[in-house]
Amino acid sequence: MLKPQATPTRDLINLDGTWRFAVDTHDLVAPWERVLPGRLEAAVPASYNDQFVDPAIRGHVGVVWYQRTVFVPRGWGGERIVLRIDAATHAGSVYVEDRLVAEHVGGYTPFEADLTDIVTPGEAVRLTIGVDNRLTNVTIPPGTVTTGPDGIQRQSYLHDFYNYAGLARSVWMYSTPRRFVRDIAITTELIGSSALVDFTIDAMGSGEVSVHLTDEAGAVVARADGASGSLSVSDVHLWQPGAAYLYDLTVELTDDEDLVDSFSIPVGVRTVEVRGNQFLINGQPFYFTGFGKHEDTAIRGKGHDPAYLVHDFQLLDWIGANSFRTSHYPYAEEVLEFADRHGIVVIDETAAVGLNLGVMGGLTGSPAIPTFGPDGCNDETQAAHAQHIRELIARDKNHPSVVMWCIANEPATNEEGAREYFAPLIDLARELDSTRPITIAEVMFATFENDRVADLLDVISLNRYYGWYVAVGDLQTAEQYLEHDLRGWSEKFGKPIMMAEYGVDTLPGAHSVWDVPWTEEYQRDYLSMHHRVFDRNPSFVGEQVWNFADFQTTVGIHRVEGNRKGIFSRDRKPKGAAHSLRERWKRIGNRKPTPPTDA
Ligand code: BDP
Repeated sequence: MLKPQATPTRDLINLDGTWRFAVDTHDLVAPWERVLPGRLEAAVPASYNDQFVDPAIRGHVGVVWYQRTVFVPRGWGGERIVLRIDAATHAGSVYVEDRLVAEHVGGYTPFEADLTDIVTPGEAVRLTIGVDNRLTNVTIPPGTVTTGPDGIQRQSYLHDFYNYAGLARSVWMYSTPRRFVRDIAITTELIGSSALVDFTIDAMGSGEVSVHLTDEAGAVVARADGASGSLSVSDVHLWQPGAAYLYDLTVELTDDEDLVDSFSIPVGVRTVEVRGNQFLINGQPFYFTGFGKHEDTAIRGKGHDPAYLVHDFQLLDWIGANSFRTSHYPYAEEVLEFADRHGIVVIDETAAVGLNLGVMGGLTGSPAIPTFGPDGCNDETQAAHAQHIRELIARDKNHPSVVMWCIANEPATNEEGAREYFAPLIDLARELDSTRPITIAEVMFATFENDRVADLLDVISLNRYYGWYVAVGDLQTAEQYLEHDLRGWSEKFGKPIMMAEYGVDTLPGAHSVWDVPWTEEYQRDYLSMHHRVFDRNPSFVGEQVWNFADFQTTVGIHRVEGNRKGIFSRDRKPKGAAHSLRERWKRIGNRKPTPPTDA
């Protein structure tokens, strides 16, 4: 799915700002048919929750309504007119005047409504969007809604971040010609110092398709006619981690030499491959350093914010990180575009977090019912999960920064039914994209002995908390557990393994000379213990600390104003460990710290 853009043949209007806002109530019947009652307004893009002081709004379970008036530009007569919602978390229904024009389930991928036959250029329309934050056992991510004796709905979920909801990304209206370029798919191959840029164009309506590739200086380096084919680029400039280089591919649809539609996307030429126990980018072993992140800031919740985007990437650069994982959902496309332009490597994750009835925010209990079964994650959940994978890959397939798909975070891969649930999903992801490796971030209870899916993965990503949820305050014991665990995985599977999560809650300003949890020293020493162990393991290909920054969660006895495992505070101030990480990551760059031994 193409991200809308203004081109010589297309116009684009951004609909961000403050929208009328109302919480759904029983007496609110068909709210799209009139101006929303009350005087509430909510900012878009932003989660609505923390914008309001009323706990009934912040914690509302169910639908909320956004509404605004939109003028359809009068110059759009004869054009195709499309409304695009970058994200409605977790489900959206869109009305233009009294008419339902789109519905979408899945909180972190875009959807569109074709308004061509519904609106009139030059006229204003009332646009109303309902957004539902309810999670059930058949949504991704899963959750549970219960209705209390007071008649109020309450919601619980198995993921350790606040269920921010609403319109956290932009809303757009755009025009295209009636005959238009619907999709572009690019893959790249390297042959010596030359590259093949393979393209497939999905064009709607008659006309001739042609493509050309320009370099960063604007010079055309290759051209071709037809809806699919290969462009050959000699002396290619590679897209490299830390050294991005982007060509531009322009697709033109013409009719007898008249330009009908035109669309351009950036193209990074790079290869990704798993060979033995190595992860190769452009044929070179790559070692991931960085973080699992969240889209999370004060007031905005998960709202995309360009200033935080710039600042977070500045901090990644400052600390010497070369990568991050989009834990635990697809991030705003602007984030991936930024990563493309700045050479940051991304592991792109679906919203499948919490498919594990035995875990709660890192704490465990025995699942009352099996995770994979009729009342847990069932066929319907799996179908929803498949749809999330389709939409993620459809949206992000052309980003050079994305080097791996993460199908799920901490599912119960140790439980019965996991293989039956995951094997078809892994097959699907491979079918949709044969160029990128696939991983799952493996929960602590999935061990190299009891895990049921790891052999299906290309890279084994581990989330481990030795020294926190296990052996807290005892880094010596933690080190032994960790060593044994990593060794077990690498010896059994012979695949690359990486740490997708390791970290400890840390309160800035807490200090100790001993191994005392929550102190800044403990975070530092916990990390260096891990690094010693990582560097001894020949199959180890990367370390992503949990988390880049502190983030909001539901309330709980083990959470103090949210999860405090950030290396930066929620307002992005470095904790002590940031400096030691910086020293290590600047030193090692993109390469594994010590040469593999035969340990
Ligand atoms: C892991 C989860 C992550 C949590 C983390 C923690 O993948 O989302 O925030 O633990 O407990 O289980 O800090």
